[in-house]
Amino acid sequence: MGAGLSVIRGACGHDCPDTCTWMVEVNQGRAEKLYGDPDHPFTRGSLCGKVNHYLERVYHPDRVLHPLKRVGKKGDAKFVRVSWDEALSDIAARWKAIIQESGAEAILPFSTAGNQSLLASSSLDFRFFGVLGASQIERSICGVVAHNGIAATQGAGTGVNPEDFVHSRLIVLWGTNTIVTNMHLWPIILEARQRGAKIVVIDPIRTRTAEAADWHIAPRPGTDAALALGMMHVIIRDNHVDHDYVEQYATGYSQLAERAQQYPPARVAEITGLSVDVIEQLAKEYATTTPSLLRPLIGLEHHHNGAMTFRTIACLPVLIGAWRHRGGGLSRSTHALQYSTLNMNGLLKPEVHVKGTRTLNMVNLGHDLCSTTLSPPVRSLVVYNANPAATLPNQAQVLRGLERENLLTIVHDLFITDTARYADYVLPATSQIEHLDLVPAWGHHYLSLNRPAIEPQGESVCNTELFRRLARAMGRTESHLFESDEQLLRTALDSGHPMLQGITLEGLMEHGYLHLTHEEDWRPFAKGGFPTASGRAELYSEGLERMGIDPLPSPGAIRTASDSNYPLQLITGKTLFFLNSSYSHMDWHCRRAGVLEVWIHPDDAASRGLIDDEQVSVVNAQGSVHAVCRITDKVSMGVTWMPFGGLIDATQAAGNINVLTPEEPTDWAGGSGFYDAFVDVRRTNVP
Ligand SMILES: Nc1nc2c(c(=O)[nH]1)N[C@H]1C(S)=C(S)[C@@H](COP(=O)(O)OP(=O)(O)OC[C@H]3O[C@@H](n4cnc5c(=O)[nH]c(N)nc54)[C@H](O)[C@@H]3O)O[C@H]1N2
Ligand SMILES: Nc1nc2c(c(=O)[nH]1)N[C@H]1C(S)=C(S)[C@@H](COP(=O)(O)OP(=O)(O)OC[C@H]3O[C@@H](n4cnc5c(=O)[nH]c(N)nc54)[C@H](O)[C@@H]3O)O[C@H]1N2
Ligand SMILES: [Mo]
Repeated sequence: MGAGLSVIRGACGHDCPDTCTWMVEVNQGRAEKLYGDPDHPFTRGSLCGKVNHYLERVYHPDRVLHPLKRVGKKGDAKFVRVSWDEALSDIAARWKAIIQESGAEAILPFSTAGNQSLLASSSLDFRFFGVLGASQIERSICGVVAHNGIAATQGAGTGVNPEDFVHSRLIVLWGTNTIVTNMHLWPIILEARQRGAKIVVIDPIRTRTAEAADWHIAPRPGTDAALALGMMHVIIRDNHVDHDYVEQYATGYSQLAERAQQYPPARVAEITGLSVDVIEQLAKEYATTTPSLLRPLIGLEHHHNGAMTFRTIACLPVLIGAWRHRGGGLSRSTHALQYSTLNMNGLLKPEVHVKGTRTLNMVNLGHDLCSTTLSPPVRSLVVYNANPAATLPNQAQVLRGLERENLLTIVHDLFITDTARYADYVLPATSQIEHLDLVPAWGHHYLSLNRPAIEPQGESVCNTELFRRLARAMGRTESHLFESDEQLLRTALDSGHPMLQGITLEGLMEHGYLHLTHEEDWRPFAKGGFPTASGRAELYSEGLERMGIDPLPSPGAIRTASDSNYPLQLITGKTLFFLNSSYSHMDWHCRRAGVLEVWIHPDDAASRGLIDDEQVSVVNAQGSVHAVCRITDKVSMGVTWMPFGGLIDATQAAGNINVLTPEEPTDWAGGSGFYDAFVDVRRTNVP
């Protein structure tokens, strides 16, 4: 990394299914250019509107480059620079006192997938907090609900290799905005279309992806499982069931058929707001086009019936034997598959952790921080890879918790995030081009290596180095707390898993990325082999029954405006120029993103006397957010949409749309029903 020009290959660590690999041109130790790897079969030489500006993020004047200590009120973001030694010794002294008085569970680590690379998200952090005996955090807000729902039917989240979508002839993008959130998949979908595939989007909002599809179906939010049951009804009624597949590889068909019998298209039309014709047509095309593929991502899980919705949808490809065909079946996230190949036990070392420590669900952070009964109370919070003050539901409650003067909050990040504003110490984190890591993708089958291209800027450290420093400050001496990043990667790759056969750190150093080892035509469930308790796809689930949950596919508890005092459902979706709340410090991104707006149907606007482009308040019992009114038929009556990301209410310091979202966990998997928020939209000056 010294003198001269060099090109170093790395991999994006953002929480996105695409996991692009990139090339960084470095001159005299400074990164001058960063562009998409032209050879990577997914990246194909292009990066997104966010990461195209990654070097501006790396060299941004607002980047935190030194440890900072709070001098103002919590939330005011007033800090002074301190040395690492001063920060670490004060943190260690205060932690030791907390542990002595309340036990180590009074310390709560909080992280999600803000850097989803392996070492950054799941390595020494687990070892360190594990040996300390700290509380554990349930990373529940993204992916877990969907995974658990699908796994209830098919045992695991495993699905069709995204590169195999080119073989599909009907692609149902079900609650996913591919062009915005998963843009590198779109060329593969277009290739399938060129080969004759039809693209269907099921989404209550007419998104960019819906506009680009061949057919857009807009059900009422949260009614997708009912739609799936209606499809099953038609499939069974019209003899489209692959009885041979079902008899060999599934259980519970007769009970499922009885359940589906109760959902004729007319009933499903009432629940979903779709016409009987649309339901009939979708079921017929789905069942008679081969191969047909279902592609959900995250959208469906952010409803209170999220897990049951995924569990129900996952029954469809079993029923029609779609899994037999290359490009047929279901494909959501490759995360579980990628992680199942790695030696995670070696990496996390559960055997050295203090046993029986409590786990707190991140959705409840606000309540847990404010609780007067939680024992022990949370006395210190350590935030890394996350910005909970902006991204958790019921933001006002989270902020109330973070305001607590007797909470020692430590935030490790690159910027003064909404959360860092409340920190006692902000510690500087490296950007992805400053550290080594491995990035298992959740949207394809490549394992990518991220090599550092430049030295850490200022006094920033990567996550593993943070935990090595904290361990030293706490007086720990166990050698496993101090292993190098390279040692950790070697451990992770040393799993003996057949899909890692031939994949070594040396190979990754040479090629940058490697495909998981499996036959080219890989069909996970063509011949059954579902990793459930019964070894079959469970159309009837005894496991769910034991948990007191409906053992059969079901619409679940659909939330509607009638459950609330507010008449409009609010969906808050991902946007092009932000990665969740990241990039909100960058002017270019904020300018491109425009103003915080709320989309409302013309009839809903008319009945409220709203005018396009005027400022309105979006309100519910939790609070209110100001936004610009956009009257559009991209949303149906009763539904509104607002962008989730870096845009905040211009009239409040930190208020964003999560002021309005509910924190009550979803059905059985404990995630967040972000999209079951109910609001009203009012002219700002009218009470
Ligand atoms: N540009 C960009 N890309 C991103 C991100 C980002 O912030 N910006 N975030 C990344 C992350 S963390 C994730 S998890 C993924 C998420 O990727 P996606 O799952 O594609 O994104 P979401 O916006 O959560 O939801 C997708 C769609 O679900 C729809 N939806 C909501 N409720 C329902 C419903 O009840 N039924 C149906 N059928 N559809 C519904 C929404 O209108 C939305 O269009 O994107 C990743 N990629
Ligand atoms: N209303 C609403 N709320 C939502 C959603 C929605 O659709 N609507 N989506 C939900 C979903 S799917 C998700 S995944 C969550 C996302 O929630 P978060 O993960 O909290 O969101 P980010 O804004 O991506 O925050 C990640 C932070 O990690 C930091 N970071 C990046 N790399 C590193 C690193 O190497 N080390 C350290 N220490 N920090 C790093 C970034 O600078 C950033 O501040 O939001 C959820 N919240
Ligand atoms: Mo996510």
